[in-house]
Amino acid sequence: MKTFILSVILFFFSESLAAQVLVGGGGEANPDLKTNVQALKNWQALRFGLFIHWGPVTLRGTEIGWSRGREVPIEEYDNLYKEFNPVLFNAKEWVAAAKAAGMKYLIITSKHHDGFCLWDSKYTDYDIMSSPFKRDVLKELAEECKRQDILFGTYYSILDWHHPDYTTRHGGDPRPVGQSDMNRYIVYLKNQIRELIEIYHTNILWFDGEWEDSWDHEKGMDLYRYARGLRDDILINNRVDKGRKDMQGMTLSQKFAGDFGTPEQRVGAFEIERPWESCITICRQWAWKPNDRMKSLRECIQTLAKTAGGGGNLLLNVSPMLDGRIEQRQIDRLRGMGEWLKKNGESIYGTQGGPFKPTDWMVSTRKGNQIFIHLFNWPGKELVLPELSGCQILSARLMGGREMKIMHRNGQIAIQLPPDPVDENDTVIVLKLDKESATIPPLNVTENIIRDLVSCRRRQLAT
Ligand code: FHN
Repeated sequence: MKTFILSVILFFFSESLAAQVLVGGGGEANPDLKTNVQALKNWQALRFGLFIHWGPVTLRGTEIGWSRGREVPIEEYDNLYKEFNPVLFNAKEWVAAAKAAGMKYLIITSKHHDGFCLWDSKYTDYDIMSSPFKRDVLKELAEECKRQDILFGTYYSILDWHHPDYTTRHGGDPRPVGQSDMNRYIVYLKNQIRELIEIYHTNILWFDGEWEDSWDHEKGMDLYRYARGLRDDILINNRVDKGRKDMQGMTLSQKFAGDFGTPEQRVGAFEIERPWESCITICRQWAWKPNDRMKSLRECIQTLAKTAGGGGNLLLNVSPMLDGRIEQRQIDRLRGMGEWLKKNGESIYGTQGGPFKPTDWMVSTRKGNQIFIHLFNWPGKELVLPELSGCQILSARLMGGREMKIMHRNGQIAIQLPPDPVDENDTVIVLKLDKESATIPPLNVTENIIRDLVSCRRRQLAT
């Protein structure tokens, strides 16, 4: 039954989405290689994923990659793997934590900027099998994701400050680059991408580290074509190429390769024609840091609602510890999000953003003939919204609750609210329409209301 419901959601979502999506693909060198739209729609309908940044650097509690040659001397950093033995790592527990959060996909740093590989790679010994742990983390995680019906994806850093052939050094690395050879490095990189696709069956290639001069537009488009040649329905983010507009994350133009935009540490701007996913940390650091500040449940729930309301996915990052466990407080925070999603998931999964554009106190999502209003602050006795031209609001009810009275006045609708919110973090109101919601053009809420209130006042004064 669950599969049937999901397929119905995907059908309605795909029909509404098909008309809107400006698809990406392989960039100007690959004009005929477009994003696999079915894979994209399926992924967009999932809306919420778990990001995991993990590696031997957890032994020092500093930032993965970036602390190499800074807080941790290079020689020390590059030998941490010899101590790395996360005996409490349990893929079943990690994936169960994602499911309890209501997450539908999982992306782990298979190789970050420090070059260390969390899988048994044939192309390097700088990997998990050379550590005392000697277990293939990616294999165990990929298999558990399959068992628990969580889509498995892999982060892979194009830049590699450890690999001798990569031609940009970092952190005061004294090694000369004269003997380094990017062509040799690209063979290594492609061999590893093939492993991730053919052996670990990754569904998403989440590239990163495209910004250094060692990488360029041609290399990016070539890598996109190579990966799609190995698996047509794989999704590849826009950091495979050089087209990402800073941390806003969207792709500058379709001349650049990539299937979706990647705003970072922020909710992406309202955008329902081009696919995007915000990657945001649950704490402050990407990798585990002792006593790092963690986001409140309110902030986490509202971040999820705001990304969906903007038309995007949320990839929320957790940072497992050196012993292989995810901190209990992070597990608890994820579970709190899952409890909210159990009651309100219909307003997130399979939805599109809008039609009411986000404000600081509300966002809206839509699916089929329903619009979901997410209220972060309680507007008082009534919720006033602009009338929707060309369609009628048949009813308004609290998610899982009672219907509320709707009044129509001065081109607005006023929904009579209960005195208090159902959920302090995000109370969802469900509007039922007399037509499909997908065709309603996005509209602003506040400006309309202020303009109408002003014009209404002028009419009152004129009488
Ligand atoms: O440098 C990385 C950082 O460590 C982290 O992996 C983020 C996640 O998207 N990406 C880069 C910073 O933009």
